[in-house]
Amino acid sequence: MSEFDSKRIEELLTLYFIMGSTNCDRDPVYVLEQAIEGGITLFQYREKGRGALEGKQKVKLAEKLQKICKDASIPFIVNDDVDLALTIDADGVHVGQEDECARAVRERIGNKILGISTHTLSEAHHAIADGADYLGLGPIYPTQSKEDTEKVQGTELIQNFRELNITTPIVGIGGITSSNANKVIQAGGNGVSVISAIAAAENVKQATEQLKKQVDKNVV
Ligand code: TZP
Ligand code: MG
Repeated sequence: MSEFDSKRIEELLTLYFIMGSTNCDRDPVYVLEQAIEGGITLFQYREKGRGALEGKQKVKLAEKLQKICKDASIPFIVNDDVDLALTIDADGVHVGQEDECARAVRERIGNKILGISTHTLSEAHHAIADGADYLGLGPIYPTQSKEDTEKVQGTELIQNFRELNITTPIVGIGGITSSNANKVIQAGGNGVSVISAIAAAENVKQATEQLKKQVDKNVV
């Protein structure tokens, strides 16, 4: 487990913004600043897809975005790249089933936050045993932001996990907007993670505020 207790992790998951340069048609720095003003609670740097930055450029953007998060007291999570997370002393790492073995990641990152994407009960049990601080469940709805996704799960997956007594903090991902975020929370999610609903919004701050309002209204 990380230095944060699970109550704090649940709070951090409320509105979890994920972004890399390929998700933005504007300066990612501007997008992140606006998203923070709008009320995001956690940020993940996910530099992936066609045209993604690599090497020094990837590190440079990570450091820029990390500084913005630090100044706003928003924990900074790195997707997949454990080496990068350790190099820049990020607050945590998020890995999927196809990435570095979660148990090995936990050993490498010590008490930083560890998030793991899971799609089945068996994956969830393994993730928890490996030291996950939270589970990412999805895609809840169809998404344009990730090509190699598992099948669409609906909010039923979250509800099933809760009914099967999975008490680990859960965040839903995939196609979540201010119109359906309430369903994710009602199903038992502690928060929502989004890429396009914030990164591609015309008015980033306003879109973030709307999402936050929907989640807050439904959190018990
Ligand atoms: N993992 C499952 S769906 C997804 C990821 C990274 C993409 C979510 O992006 P969006 O734009 O919020 O649907
Ligand atoms: Mg991954």
